[in-house]
Amino acid sequence: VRKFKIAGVQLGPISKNTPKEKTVEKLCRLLEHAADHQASLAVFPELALSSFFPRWYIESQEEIDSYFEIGDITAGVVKPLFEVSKARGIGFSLGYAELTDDGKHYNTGILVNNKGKIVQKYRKSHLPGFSEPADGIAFQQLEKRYFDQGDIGFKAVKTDPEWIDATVGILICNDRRWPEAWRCYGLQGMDLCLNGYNTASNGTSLFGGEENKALRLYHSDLSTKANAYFNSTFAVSVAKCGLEDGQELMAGSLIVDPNGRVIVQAKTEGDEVIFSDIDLDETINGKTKMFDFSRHRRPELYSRIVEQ
Ligand code: CDT
Repeated sequence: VRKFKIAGVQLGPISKNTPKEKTVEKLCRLLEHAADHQASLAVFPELALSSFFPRWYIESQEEIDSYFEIGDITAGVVKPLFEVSKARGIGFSLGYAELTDDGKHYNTGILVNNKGKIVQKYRKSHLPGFSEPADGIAFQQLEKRYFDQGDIGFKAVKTDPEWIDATVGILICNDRRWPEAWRCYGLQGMDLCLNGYNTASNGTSLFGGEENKALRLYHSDLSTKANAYFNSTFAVSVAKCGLEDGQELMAGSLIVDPNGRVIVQAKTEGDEVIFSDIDLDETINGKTKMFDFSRHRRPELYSRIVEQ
């Protein structure tokens, strides 16, 4: 199946006081809604089960770990989401905090097929922010403190063609700003890139310089649009957004075509499902012409980008 409907599930804020069960209930409702609209795949944001906790300096490891899923994610509190997937025949991608049996903490994304089965896992490679809290800022960005570096790299997955016949790459939030990550997937023939983000609306750099919401939205859109074009792929990029525990996260979830054009973009700053009918064969033109990598790339000249 090359033509299908895809859903981008933008989430409004999730307070730190919201029990995970409640959040999973909401995600199930939104997945049902996507299934009601005949979507084959629904894309949820980064860290979709909780508040964006890296904004706080948390000393208690027990408290930090409470944000993480331990062990088999299909069996715990998130199980109902897998059940909806199976019952309704809809796949989904989900971002969550993963704590492995050997004590590693990852910012993780999974792709689940239309039978409720995990078919791909990705762990965030570009962890933004700092490992130590900074003085004088209202909200931290401590992903480098709470997460281990993703150890999987950029491995595209070919999905079951009877569900969707796609070559999928998963990126998580800050990864979308790194062309190298997209290109690693592009080189494997990616025709569908899935990304979720938690991005603060306003930022004051520790070193001076302000970024307002409009500029931040522009950069986010630009990253998705440009890299979709450069790799001739569809891309879905979805936000967790709104005023979350006092910090404003930007919205702007969108679905982009392989020409880098926005097909649809969220209008609100809360829960909102955006839909698009896509035809993955629209990626063929770019892949066989302008971005036919086998004919036009010059990898022998690119060694600098993989030097330390
Ligand atoms: N979650 C995440 O990766 N957010 C980053 C913020 C970077 S600001 C230091 C992003 O790239 O959107």
